[in-house]
Amino acid sequence: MRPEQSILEAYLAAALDGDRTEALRIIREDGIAAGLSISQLYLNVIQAAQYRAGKMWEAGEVTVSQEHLATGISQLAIAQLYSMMPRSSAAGHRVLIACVPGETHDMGPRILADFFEMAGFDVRYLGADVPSTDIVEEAKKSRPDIVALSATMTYNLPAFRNTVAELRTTLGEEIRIAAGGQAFQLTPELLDELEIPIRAADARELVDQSRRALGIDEISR
Ligand code: B12
Repeated sequence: MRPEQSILEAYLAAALDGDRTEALRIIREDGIAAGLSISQLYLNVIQAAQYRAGKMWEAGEVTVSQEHLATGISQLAIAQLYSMMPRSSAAGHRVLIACVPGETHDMGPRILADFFEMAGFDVRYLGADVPSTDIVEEAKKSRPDIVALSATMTYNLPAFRNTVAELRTTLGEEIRIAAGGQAFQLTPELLDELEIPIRAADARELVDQSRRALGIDEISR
């Protein structure tokens, strides 16, 4: 088994078991010892474990409590990696990140925030379930180069649509919007319909796309 795969398996088992000490040790010690980068630990271990926990919950293989235990531990693991992550020198660009109204899945956007910070962006992270008026107000105040909106549940897509419309009405059509999250896997055509210029499947790809959109050279990994 590849080290990365075995680290994922061990991390997932410890997280579903609610063993905080062991799960964090696996990330901090085994992950780093196996030569995994901070980005790989975020995406290929923690995010991958969250996806696996979701599938297992859907299949009835783990309880809601186990999924919650794992999520709580993944939030801790991310916080730990945040303190260890390398940071590029300031790129002079700002990004505003928020979950659309109603959206409570905030781990994805939180990872986006950390990846943007690694790439030297000034990050304004608003978290879960942000009213559209507050997203617009914050964008008016902080004038970000990019507003990144996250939606996981398809029933939050009408709120996404409204938020995009309000941002464009208030800040002008040229406001650069990025959109993503699992809701768009089911309805990718919405991104075309709303002419969203920046889209990506994960945090690494989003930072790359954003840098390209802003004319910044590719980041080194
Ligand atoms: C943890 C979890 C929860 C937690 C969330 C806690 C939290 N603080 O986030 C809680 C318990 C609250 C929850 C609730 C629910 N959940 Co839930 N949840 C999950 C689970 C297991 C993990 C989510 C996660 O952390 N993923 C890891 C992150 C890092 O990945 P990500 O969000 O995809 O983010 C990456 C990319 O999508 C992308 N991205 C994200 N945002 C953006 C934005 C931009 C601009 C770009 C470019 C890219 C981008 O980059 C991110 C980082 O790389 C998922 C399983 C899954 N497949 O994810 C189910 C899942 C998402 N949940 C699901 C469901 C059904 C629910 C509930 C309806 C359950 C219920 N019956 O109550 C509720 C709905 C709550 C609500 N009102 O929104 C389903 C959704 C199915 C669907 N599509 O309809 C999933 C897929 C589980 C499943 N297999 O069935 N959930």
